[in-house]
Amino acid sequence: MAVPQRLLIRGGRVVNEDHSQLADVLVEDGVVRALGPDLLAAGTSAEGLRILDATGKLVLPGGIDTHTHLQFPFMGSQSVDDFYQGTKAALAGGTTMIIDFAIPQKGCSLIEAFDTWRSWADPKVCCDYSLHVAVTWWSDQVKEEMKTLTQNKGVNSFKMFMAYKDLYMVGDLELYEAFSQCKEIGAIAQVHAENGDLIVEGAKKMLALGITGPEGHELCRPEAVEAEATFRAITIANAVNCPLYVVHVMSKSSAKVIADARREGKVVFGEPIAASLGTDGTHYWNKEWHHAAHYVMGPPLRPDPSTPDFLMNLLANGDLTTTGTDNCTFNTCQKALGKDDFTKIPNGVNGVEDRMSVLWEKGVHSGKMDENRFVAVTSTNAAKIFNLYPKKGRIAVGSDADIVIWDPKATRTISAKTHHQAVNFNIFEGMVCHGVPLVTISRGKVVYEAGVFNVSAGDGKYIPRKPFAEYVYKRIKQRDEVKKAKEKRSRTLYLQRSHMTWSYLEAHLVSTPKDLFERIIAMELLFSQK
Ligand code: DUC
Ligand code: ZN
Ligand code: ZN
Repeated sequence: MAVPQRLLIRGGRVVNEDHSQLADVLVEDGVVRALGPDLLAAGTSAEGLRILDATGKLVLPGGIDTHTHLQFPFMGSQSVDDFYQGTKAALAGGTTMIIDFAIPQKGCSLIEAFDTWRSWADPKVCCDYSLHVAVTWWSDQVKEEMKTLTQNKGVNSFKMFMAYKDLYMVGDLELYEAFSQCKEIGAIAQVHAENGDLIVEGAKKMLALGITGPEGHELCRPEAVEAEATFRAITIANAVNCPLYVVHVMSKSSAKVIADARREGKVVFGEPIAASLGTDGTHYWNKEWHHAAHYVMGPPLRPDPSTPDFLMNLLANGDLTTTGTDNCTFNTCQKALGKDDFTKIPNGVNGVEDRMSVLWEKGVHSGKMDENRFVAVTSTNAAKIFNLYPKKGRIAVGSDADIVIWDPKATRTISAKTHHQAVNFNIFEGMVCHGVPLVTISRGKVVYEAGVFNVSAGDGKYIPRKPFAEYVYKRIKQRDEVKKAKEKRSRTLYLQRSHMTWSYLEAHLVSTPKDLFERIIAMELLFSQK
């Protein structure tokens, strides 16, 4: 029997979200077995050991992309990066886990959608993956299926669309119901926050004015449309004490709403994406139609060029928490479905391969965040929120060996000509990024090294996630406890008070209504001073 390969990552600087240390990492059977200085000298057996030299390099937890749409059938097309090519590209960029979305049509079963997505992903994935599930309509069946998915299928996050009217959009009452159920079953509610009605009306106006190009896409859904929906979702979630996760934060306005809510103590998390952190919506005015169309996504990138910096600052200081990509790629010929009408351009951009480098360049190299915060926002926070931690999101004894050897000094230039994605365009074209993944290790296997893959379709695994993630639910549960105790106290006080009132009135038989009135006022005063 072949001895499974053992790896020793030697001499690197191991970076976790809370600290960095010079240490060797021993990997056996897909997990981190030991961590410490000079493990060979400390007695580690050299049998079957492959040594990877990480001197002068960083050793990071593999990235977790919280938001992808691989081979997604959408807007009359299907995204071209499938679960094979998309996850392979992810590995090349230093991402070792993705979370995609199973999205049922209105009226259809959530469980069937989940099973369909698994049947697409399982035979193709090259890295580990999990699935959020979308709630696109409401009924008792949906409510029950959410519970089944959580209890039996490892789903602890459900996404509701506030846009894509008549396709996926749900209204406030449905949000209320879905959030309440998330809370009941210990899931986190996610929202695509845009006001779908305003978008439809705005689009009609643009087309009536003769604006049919990609710029119309942003013009019909300005920042306020995103910020209003974000505020509404937070208000509804707070009303039922349900934790909320706002996907693809694209605007300064929406980010400010989230930051304010967090300052008010609300349990809400914001996820900017590689696109909103790395580029902007000025591209919608590019003279080349195909260039502009490749930036069309929902919500749109914002034309205010200070947006990426602003979002990165909030990500650095803790107002925003995780990063995804919304990777949903369409080739130029697919984008051309909307040649004469921007509402028909399939929405979506790339990012799954480049997120880590873009984040390093714009976040760490720029000086906005340190290497530890980088790990937090590219991996650890996602692992905590979606209850994968510390199996994922950390390099520690017992954790999955999803590891990247990262060269912070090397640079690479992003280009569609050299990327590993299927799509024929890259929204970060020409960006020079410090921060290059040299080696990617997935579950203890070297899957990408010096530009060469060693991975097969189906090597990745579906990762089930348990409900009631502590990172999210500790505060929620405690608030419920405190609220229950408070309600019980006020009810007891109320009952005591009415009992005392009646005893008092009986003991002092009143003669006139005026007399009664005065006595009651006196009692009110008496109680209010207690
Ligand atoms: N936005 C996109 O741009 N594509 C997929 C779905 C979404 O919400
Ligand atoms: Zn969305
Ligand atoms: Zn999305």
